[in-house]
Amino acid sequence: DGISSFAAVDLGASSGRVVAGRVGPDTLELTEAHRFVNEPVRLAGTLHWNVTGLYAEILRGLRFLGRDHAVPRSIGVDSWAVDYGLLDAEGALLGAPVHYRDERTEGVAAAVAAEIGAASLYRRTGLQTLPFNTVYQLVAGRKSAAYQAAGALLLIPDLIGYWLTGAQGAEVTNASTTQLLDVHRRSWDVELATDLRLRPELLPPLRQPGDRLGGLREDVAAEVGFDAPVVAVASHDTASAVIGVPAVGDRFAYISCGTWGLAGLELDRPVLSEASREANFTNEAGIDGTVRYLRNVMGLWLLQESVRWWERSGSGSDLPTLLADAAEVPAGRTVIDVDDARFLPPGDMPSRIAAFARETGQPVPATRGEVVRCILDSLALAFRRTIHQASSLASHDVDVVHLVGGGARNALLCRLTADATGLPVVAGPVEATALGNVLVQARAAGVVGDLGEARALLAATQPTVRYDPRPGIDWDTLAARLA
Ligand code: ADP
Ligand code: LRH
Repeated sequence: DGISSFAAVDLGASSGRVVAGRVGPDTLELTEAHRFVNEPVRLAGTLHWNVTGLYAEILRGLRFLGRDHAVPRSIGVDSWAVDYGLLDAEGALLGAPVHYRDERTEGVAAAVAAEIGAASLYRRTGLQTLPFNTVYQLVAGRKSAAYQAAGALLLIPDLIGYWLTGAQGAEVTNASTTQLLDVHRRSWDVELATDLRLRPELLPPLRQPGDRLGGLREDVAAEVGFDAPVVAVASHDTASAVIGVPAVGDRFAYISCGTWGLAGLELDRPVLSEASREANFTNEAGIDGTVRYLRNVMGLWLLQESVRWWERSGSGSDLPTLLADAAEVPAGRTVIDVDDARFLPPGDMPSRIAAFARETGQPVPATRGEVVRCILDSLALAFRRTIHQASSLASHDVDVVHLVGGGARNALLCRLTADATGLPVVAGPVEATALGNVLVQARAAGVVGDLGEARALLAATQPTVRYDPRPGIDWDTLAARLA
């Protein structure tokens, strides 16, 4: 029937899924085969990912997919960025990967900047300074026994790919988030690793989206009930999400809005100016040599973690109720700087928000609805600043904002983002990341053409909701409260 099937494994910071994708000339359909929570675990004081538990869920999901759907032509894996597992010389995992929200990197970015020079680091790698960039995690851990004993470092999707196939490598879009990749050549910056007294020999050979890793290991194929090759996708989830943006033309901004709000532009060359560095914009590697010029906005993490806190107290409210309550609260009562470092680690988000309000002389949100409203107003304000700054720093005009990911389900946030940016917001698809994953596999199989063709297929097949900006809130005045 001219339709090809693919399997996408997409691990987000809050949940993972295994998805069956059907692709044809006028067809692009996803069906979820399995979804599972991704809950970090603190072991002896350090926050880790339960990566073997996630792997078990992936195998289960692939088994369900093989049972209920056509055997896929290939399998692709993407996940959150920066984190990694260390393998010994025989390929055994040396300990559970550490979570990027663990506090062991405190102060490391500043020390590295003092040693290498922040300006030089930016010119070489193009990356924003986030405390958890792989390079800072490695510097924080370079004395550990596991690091000393390691034979290879694999980023999370590459680690899953290794367990599935036995092949080791580093997919380039995700490798760009390590801050150890040369932004111009897109090859490892071995000199930088050496200067930081890291072990460049741990960095595996780079692979490109579309490259074939190999077939499933025999034991894995037996476990999941079918055999199919694993193909590298844009394995950084945000890179896949950007591929999954149903944009026509190039005057668009995107917000990949899940746990994080990754807000920015798709460019054909990096922006490495001092102004860009000072505004902490990143130049992450995208598909086909494109640049993902964006900033990490703290995102729905603030809401997720508040909800988790309320649930811990034994009196949780569900998300729809909280959002309905928030919609009743007047706009702009209290706004926070969502990027304040205090909001990064897990913990009591409502109290941190209250402290921020007090310090800035604003009303302390009293009800849950007020806390949620404060989070959403503040996210919209951050998206406004980020998109306006990106457009001006890159001299790139924008006339529409595409908001994809779980946040596209949040109508209040989408509406506020349109109001704040002064631009129409086109919300959806929710599963842009899995779609981007599937589309890269389909392209490798010769089923779809270039990125433009992939996006045209998205625009023709995926439902979206449009929010037009409305006047009413004085966003400049709100922004001034945080200045
Ligand atoms: P990640 O990939 O980072 O794990 P997702 O893209 O899956 O994140 O988005 C998860 C977020 O989507 C949740 O934190 C929640 O705020 C939002 N979300 C999910 N479902 C809904 C819903 N029905 N209504 C509003 N928001 C939702
Ligand atoms: C989103 C994401 C983001 C990274 C962060 C660590 O899931 O990959 O792009 O900065 O996780």
